[in-house]
Amino acid sequence: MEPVASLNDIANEFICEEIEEYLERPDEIERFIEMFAQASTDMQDIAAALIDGDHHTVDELTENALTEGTEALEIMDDGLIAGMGIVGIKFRENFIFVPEVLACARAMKAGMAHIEPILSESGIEPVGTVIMGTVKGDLHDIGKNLCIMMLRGAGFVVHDLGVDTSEDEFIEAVEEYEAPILGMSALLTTTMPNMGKTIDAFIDEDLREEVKIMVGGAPVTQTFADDMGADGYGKDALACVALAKQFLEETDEEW
Ligand code: B12
Repeated sequence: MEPVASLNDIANEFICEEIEEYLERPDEIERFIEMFAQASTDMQDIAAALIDGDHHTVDELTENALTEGTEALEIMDDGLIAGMGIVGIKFRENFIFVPEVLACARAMKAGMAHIEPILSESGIEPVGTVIMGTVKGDLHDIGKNLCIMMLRGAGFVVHDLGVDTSEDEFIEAVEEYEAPILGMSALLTTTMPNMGKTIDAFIDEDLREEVKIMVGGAPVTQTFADDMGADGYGKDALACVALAKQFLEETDEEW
């Protein structure tokens, strides 16, 4: 059996204190200790600055890590997303509120600004067009933006409709760009049903057969995606790219 990591395996003291002070569920404590114990000290430092809402430090540390040769994907997973995981729990448990989370989101974006050109740079011929947007009523865009970076890096042309996207806006974009793939993101249980409503709107317009629809976002599950009639669900940005590629193959076969 693999030895279980402990707080002693995490070099960054701020992270250790955050875990001790704010995490209560045993499964979450174990998951975050494992996650940070296997991350390099540089990644722990990026995560700590993000949790602290310090965008200047995230900006500087991300730039340094890239200069020193750290992979953009490692920074995204072990630094930025790992740090945001702690922020999410503190927010859920009411230890912090919207203003603090906004500061953390700003710090996340400061880091993403450095990794974006790298992840989006594909150097290959465009392979297909994807429309991406966060559904109506929902302003969360960090995860959607990570998916877009990765899709672009895989050679997709992505039209980003931003946040709070209505059913009509999705339909107009798919028609305008003749896009065979649509991706929708939702982070709120209250806005998740708008994914289903958008799918229904495509059916009403007789356009459902024209487009493959994928969905994602923290509260979305495979079951929810199946129930509302999506063609696929992806749990993260890598899964988003894998789905888009799978859709392209399926579309080619249909032709
Ligand atoms: C940052 C954040 C905010 C920021 C958003 C900033 C921004 N520009 O995005 C701000 C402060 C604005 C905010 C506001 C609110 N938030 Co908020 N927020 C978060 C937080 C902490 C992190 C979200 C995030 O960025 N995660 C990191 C990214 C990388 O992960 P991700 O989005 O899940 O994306 C990944 C995957 O899901 C997937 N993916 C995402 N989209 C797609 C799409 C496709 C097609 C595919 C295949 C994959 C995919 O790939 C991504 C990369 O790996 C979450 C906590 C959490 N656990 O998610 C709460 C959370 C989502 N928020 C929550 C709430 C309640 C709110 C507010 C209602 C608070 C309020 N009282 O005002 C408002 C709502 C505003 C609105 N109308 O949208 C709740 C939702 C609870 C619920 N059951 O619905 C959460 C879960 C926090 C909590 N536990 O209470 N929030």
